[in-house]
Amino acid sequence: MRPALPLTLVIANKNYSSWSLRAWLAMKAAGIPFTERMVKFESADWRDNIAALSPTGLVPVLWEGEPGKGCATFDTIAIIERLHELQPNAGIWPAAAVARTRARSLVADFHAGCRALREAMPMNIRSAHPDKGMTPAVRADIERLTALWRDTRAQFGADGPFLFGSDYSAADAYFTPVASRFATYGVELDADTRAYQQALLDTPAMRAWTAAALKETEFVHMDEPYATAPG
Ligand SMILES: N[C@@H](CCC(=O)N[C@@H](CS)C(=O)NCC(=O)O)C(=O)O
Repeated sequence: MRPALPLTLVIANKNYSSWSLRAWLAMKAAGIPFTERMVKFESADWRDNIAALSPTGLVPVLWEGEPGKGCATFDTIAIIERLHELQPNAGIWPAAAVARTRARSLVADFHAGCRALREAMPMNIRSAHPDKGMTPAVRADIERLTALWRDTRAQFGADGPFLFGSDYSAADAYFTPVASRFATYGVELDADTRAYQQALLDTPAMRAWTAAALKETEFVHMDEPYATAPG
């Protein structure tokens, strides 16, 4: 089933907005057409328009129909589930039920957790802070998460580079910002996790997002705990 109404995804800066990236990648990987509406953090556009474009004041938001007037889905998990409803055969989730329930579990677990990692290592695609962010709590988050990835890949991923093998799913979209953080903060990884990280960063969609992120020049204070604003 094709979406009945045109889709718009409201996102923020590509360098910084990890939640935007998740929804954007899920749509690109599934081949779902949409218009992108970027509202940059700390901008006049954000101050003037975010209330109309986002019921929560956060991004991403998926609009069906006119942004601000149509049907809004907010929060990445709800967006992914809505996309799956709209296009159940687009490969948003793995086709096999056991793999699908694992994918949903991984996504929900990350969405509710990994707080130390998310707070100490904000996504910042263009930057390198190899000596920053690591604490015992961050290390524990990374060990727990990468153990889940290894276990999932061992059980479900033998035929390809992603969590569920050759078919990229929303779970891979979900962890691509983590792969990017590992690069930014120089996190040392075991060989299997390094290979998975590289596969996530090398998808055509992630390359396109990264190229756009690298052109951005805004310095967003809330996402830059380890740098000072350029003079
Ligand atoms: N649980 C939400 C989190 C969304 C979120 O925190 N988005 C950030 C950008 S990555 C945001 O909009 N921040 C703006 C702000 O905090 O004012 C989701 O899954 O979509």
